[in-house]
Amino acid sequence: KTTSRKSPAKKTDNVFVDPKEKFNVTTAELKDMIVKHLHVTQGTDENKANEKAWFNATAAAINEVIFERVTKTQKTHFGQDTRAVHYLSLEFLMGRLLKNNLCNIGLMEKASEALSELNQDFNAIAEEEPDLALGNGGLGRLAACFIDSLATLQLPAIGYGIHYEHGLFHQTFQNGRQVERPDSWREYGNPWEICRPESVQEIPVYGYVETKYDDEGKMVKEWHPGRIIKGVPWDVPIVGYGANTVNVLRLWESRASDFFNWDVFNAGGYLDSQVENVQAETISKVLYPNDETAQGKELRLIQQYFFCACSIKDIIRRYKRAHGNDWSKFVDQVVVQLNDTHPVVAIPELMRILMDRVGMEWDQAWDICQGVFAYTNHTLLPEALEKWSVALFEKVLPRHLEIIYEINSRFLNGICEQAFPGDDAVKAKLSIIEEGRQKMVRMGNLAVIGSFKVNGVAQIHSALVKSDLFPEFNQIWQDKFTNVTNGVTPRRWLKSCNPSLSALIDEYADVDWPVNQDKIRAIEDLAEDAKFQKRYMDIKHQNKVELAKVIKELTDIDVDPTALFDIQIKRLHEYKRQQLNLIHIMALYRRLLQNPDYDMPKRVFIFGAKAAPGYYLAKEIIYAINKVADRVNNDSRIKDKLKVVFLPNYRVSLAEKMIPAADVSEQISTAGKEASGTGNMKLALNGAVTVGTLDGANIEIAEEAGEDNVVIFGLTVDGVKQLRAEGYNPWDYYYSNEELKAVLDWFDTDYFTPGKPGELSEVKRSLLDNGDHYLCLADFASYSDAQKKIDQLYKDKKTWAKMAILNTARMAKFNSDRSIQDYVDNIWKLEPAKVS
Ligand code: B1H
Repeated sequence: KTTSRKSPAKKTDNVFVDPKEKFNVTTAELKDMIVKHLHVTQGTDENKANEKAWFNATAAAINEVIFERVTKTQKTHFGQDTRAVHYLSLEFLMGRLLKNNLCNIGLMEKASEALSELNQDFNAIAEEEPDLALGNGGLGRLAACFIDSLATLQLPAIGYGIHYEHGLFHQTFQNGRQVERPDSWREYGNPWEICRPESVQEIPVYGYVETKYDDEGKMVKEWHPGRIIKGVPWDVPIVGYGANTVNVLRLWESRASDFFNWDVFNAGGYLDSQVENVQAETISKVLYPNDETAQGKELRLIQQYFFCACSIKDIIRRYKRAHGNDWSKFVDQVVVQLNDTHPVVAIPELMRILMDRVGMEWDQAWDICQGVFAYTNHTLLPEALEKWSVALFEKVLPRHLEIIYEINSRFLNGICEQAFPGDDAVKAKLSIIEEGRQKMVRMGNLAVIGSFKVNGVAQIHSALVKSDLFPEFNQIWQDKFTNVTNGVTPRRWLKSCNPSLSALIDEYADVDWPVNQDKIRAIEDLAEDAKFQKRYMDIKHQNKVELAKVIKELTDIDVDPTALFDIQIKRLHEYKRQQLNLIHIMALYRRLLQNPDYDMPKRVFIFGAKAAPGYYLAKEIIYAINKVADRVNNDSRIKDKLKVVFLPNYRVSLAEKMIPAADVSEQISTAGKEASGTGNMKLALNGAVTVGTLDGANIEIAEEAGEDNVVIFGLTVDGVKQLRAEGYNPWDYYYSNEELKAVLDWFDTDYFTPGKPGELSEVKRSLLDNGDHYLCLADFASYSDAQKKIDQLYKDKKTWAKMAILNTARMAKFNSDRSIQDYVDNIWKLEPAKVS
């Protein structure tokens, strides 16, 4: 067998510069910079400063390096007149930036040294930073990984989103129930952003449309808005690994437009105008916390329009700076990626600007739109597919509704009629307008019709987008539909969150593995090497010791780091099936009560999940898990063989502590429901073994890791379809599986809620009377077998270590750099631009 020890300090390609060698800042200089900022930006000194001040001073010090690169990057892009991608997303779940930025500029060790020489604890200071929680879950975190990769690959790119005052709510548990508190990430300022008053935009909303005729008798439309909102941009620098390119994330904050309020003001209505201000500022006030359910609220539509209109104006402003009024190059210079349907109103907005402002004819404007927009679909769940009532659209965006009607009628009478002549049923299905008691605008159909590419986020999901969601559109435009499997940045999700494992990898893989993840394959050959296994598993153990401390701090529960750590972290949703995990835990508990010698390794089941505040059943499931946890954790009869922990306020920074400590990764969605998943990738990369269904990216993870290194169970997509076609009846499973019946009946007792029988019955009801929509009972037996297999594998320490190592070694496909390169090659057609 060949040894995989890396060749000495090899630089594998001329592009890569180890970030450590990039900035010649010494530890002493960094110390001086931090102290200087303590004095000049924080107005304090080494003796008085608290940790918050130290954090701000450290951030300000490294911003000296970062902000300069922002300017250089922008100059380069402008100078070379580069084509750029504009990533429009209502969510960017950035998490903390201090360690990530230090990692990417290569100053992590020096900053840590500098602070310790200043008698400060670097980790404690990093803990002071609030998460930038401007997103709900996977969709928002994907956007954050993507902009990291875009900068790392030195691609001209800008992220556009909303500068929410309150990000995703803060979660606590009171007596086991979820309680939401506002998140105020910016309460004491944010060192990572720069306000750009020179790029303020004014955005119209409400009002009416006047139809006029110009001198030549041509019909022209004039929108008389009811209100004007001001959009103020805040730029967050996005540092690529190696800090060659530093792109920006531009977040729009809404304010009242002084201009518009002038009349009210002059009429003596100072207070009235202040009321208007409050309304305008409400737009960017709060992130909607409903992952995967469209709410249909007026404020949400205004949020969507507000940030799209600001962004489109910003894109046009930049374009005009280079090209004036020559629109012929627009589609060569601009591509706009729509992150789900949330920003799709950008399509009619660009049409409106090109026609009503620039004066283009329909066909020319439509050609431009179709050359610019591409749309990513992230879900097939019907409740997530956005529809807006026509009446609401007309009230908020009357001109856009007209344009949408025109897009629709041209599509239905043109392309659609050609493809399906006289087929009214297909037309009704493909129409942007859904007829019915309440007419609705279907944003998905608008997205498909208005974009030149539509992609799903994992192979199976993209196949289902074509076959089940948009089959007729796929017949019309075969080349429009494509796949880009999601990925995650190995900088945050390995190098920075798991420094010990990264240091081990450094010994065997070339230094550029963070940008060339394939290099981690070098450890494949060591998967059976006893010494390497020991080092790898010692690191895992140490990470578990660290997580055990966090668990103790947050929940006061003691867990044994030698136990198997089984982790399910994701939003709480019925389709993700935390309730399946729960009933299996109850089954284990019951087995242990019946037989104290029941053969299983000690296991700690760890959850992290927020439920949408209005999602009743999701909150009941949280309550049930917490109540079962109380009972199990305090039952001396089972001798700590089983523990259940629900960590409150799951978020990016908590994920960074949980993922490196996971032995088992729970990826147990009903097949066909999880579009991709990205937590599955992060956990596998950090050496957790997946227990999963053949859903989303799990399928590709199994392919890459090798099927011996994951444990797959449950119905497949076809199996699910077949079972539903036959008529699924959960009672069949209830009556035929004695253990399952006993566990479900337990919910009706007061065993977990002493004195209060029935408190957990909603969970049982959802699984029986309400039809078990997500087939938990159908998959229970297979899931339980999969977990038995995990128990056996975990007992065999050598096999387990090998599986974990191979997972780390083989996850290169799930690097977001690869995803971005796929977008570049198949959709965006971008060139990297070297910033000198
Ligand atoms: C995903 C959403 C989503 N899919 C609506 N859809 C939202 C839909 O606020 N809303 O209205 C918010 C979020 N999020 C997730 O995207 C998928 O479930 C994951 O499987 C996928 O990995 C992730 C990124 O593609």
